[in-house]
Amino acid sequence: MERTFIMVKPDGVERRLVGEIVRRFEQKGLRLVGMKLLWPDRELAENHYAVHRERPFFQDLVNFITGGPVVAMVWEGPNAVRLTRALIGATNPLDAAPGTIRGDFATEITTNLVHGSDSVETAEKEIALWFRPEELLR
Ligand code: YYY
Ligand code: MG
Repeated sequence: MERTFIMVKPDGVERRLVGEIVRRFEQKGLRLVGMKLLWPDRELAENHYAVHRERPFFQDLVNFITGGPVVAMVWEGPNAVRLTRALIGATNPLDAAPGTIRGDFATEITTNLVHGSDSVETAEKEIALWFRPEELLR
């Protein structure tokens, strides 16, 4: 059993796509073990995207993520990291297959609606960054 960190980004909340995105993970058979609505501050956003600190898009990305409320979630299931990445689709919505969340609802790489951890190791770090242990189901 594996856990992964998933976030509906500010564009997804703004566009009323939270229900649609949650539905897709539920429908796949994953189990929701933590969920909260919050408006991330700069420190949290910079920590979350720390691996991208030197990339040219970093400031735009942090500005975007701190621009409104997000829905932070932890989902559990067999191979949860790879499964959720497959449901989310490629980073650039231009490359995201129809049927994926980004493929169906997004057009721009910055406003690509949803974040999903890219490995089990990253997932552990991101879950610890966004949630206290007591906020998650056992
Ligand atoms: O994990 P994922 O979200 O699919 O992509 P990452 O390579 O980790 O990049 C994080 C985030 O940064 C991406 O969702 C959009 C943004 N971004 C960008 O604005 N421009 C790029 N060339 C690459 C990524
Ligand atoms: Mg990533």
